[in-house]
Amino acid sequence: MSETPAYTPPKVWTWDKENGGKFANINRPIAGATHEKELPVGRHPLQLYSLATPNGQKVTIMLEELLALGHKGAEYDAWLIKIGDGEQFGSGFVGVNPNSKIPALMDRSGAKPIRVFESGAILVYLAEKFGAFLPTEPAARAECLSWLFWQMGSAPYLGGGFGHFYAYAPSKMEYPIDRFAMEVKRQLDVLDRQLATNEFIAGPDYTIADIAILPWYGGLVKGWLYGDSATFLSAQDYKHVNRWADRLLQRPAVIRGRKVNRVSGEPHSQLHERHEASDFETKTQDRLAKAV
Ligand SMILES: N[C@@H](CCC(=O)N[C@@H](CS)C(=O)NCC(=O)O)C(=O)O
Repeated sequence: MSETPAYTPPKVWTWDKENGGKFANINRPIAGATHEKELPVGRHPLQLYSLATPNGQKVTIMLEELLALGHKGAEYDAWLIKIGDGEQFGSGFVGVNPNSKIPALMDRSGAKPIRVFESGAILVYLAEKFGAFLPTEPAARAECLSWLFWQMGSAPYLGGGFGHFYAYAPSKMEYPIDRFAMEVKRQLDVLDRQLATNEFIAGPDYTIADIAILPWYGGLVKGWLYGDSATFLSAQDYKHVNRWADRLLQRPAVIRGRKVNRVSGEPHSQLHERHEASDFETKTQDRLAKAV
């Protein structure tokens, strides 16, 4: 194993310098707002403040799936939160999510607005509100929620652990890359074994467990996350995960949901904000460029 520069932690850690890496400009050891900024509010019952990271995509895919089922109450305005510019630290956003992370949802359909933060909580909230994608039979519900919480607990090892050290850390260090690559490969194997005997993650039905896991582990095996990590992790070997991801990625609601609040990639795949269903036809970046 290669040597990394020696570091002796001081007795008490202090925040006296940027720690480097891609997100050094927004990382800070204190919570709360850095500036006053109200959030915009559109005309639909649901107001989403987000960005098309894997955590953000979970919610937009869910909303598009609900709309595809005919739930008109799932109409939503999706506002873009540029986390690289620190917009998650504005006072309005912190009011919806005190943890300053996208996605954050305001349900304004009732007498009093309801805030929901944490992507897993948002999926459960929407599934219960509309009675969809979360089984009610106890055993099936337990299986679905188990996989949903598996995703919420596992993805930080993939993103914050493997992804950070493989793609974002200021220098490549063998120890953390090795440690987190091993864990992520184990997680992929967990999924692959489950999908070897199940059509969807939690059994025969498509649920919020699939919606939560697809943008992370589906994105990983499709080569969309962290540079060349799919090659590095031999992602093609996880055949059942690949089969499941390929199938889900053909769903029209998944295709639409992945475009919302996206600010990178092909212009036709970027719908910076979504306020109407027709925006997919008229407001993606390729359409806006043609209209100028
Ligand atoms: N556990 C949270 C994680 C959310 C999260 O990490 N969001 C990231 C983008 S994927 C974020 O907003 N980062 C901004 C920051 O850390 O300041 C969830 O699932 O909603």
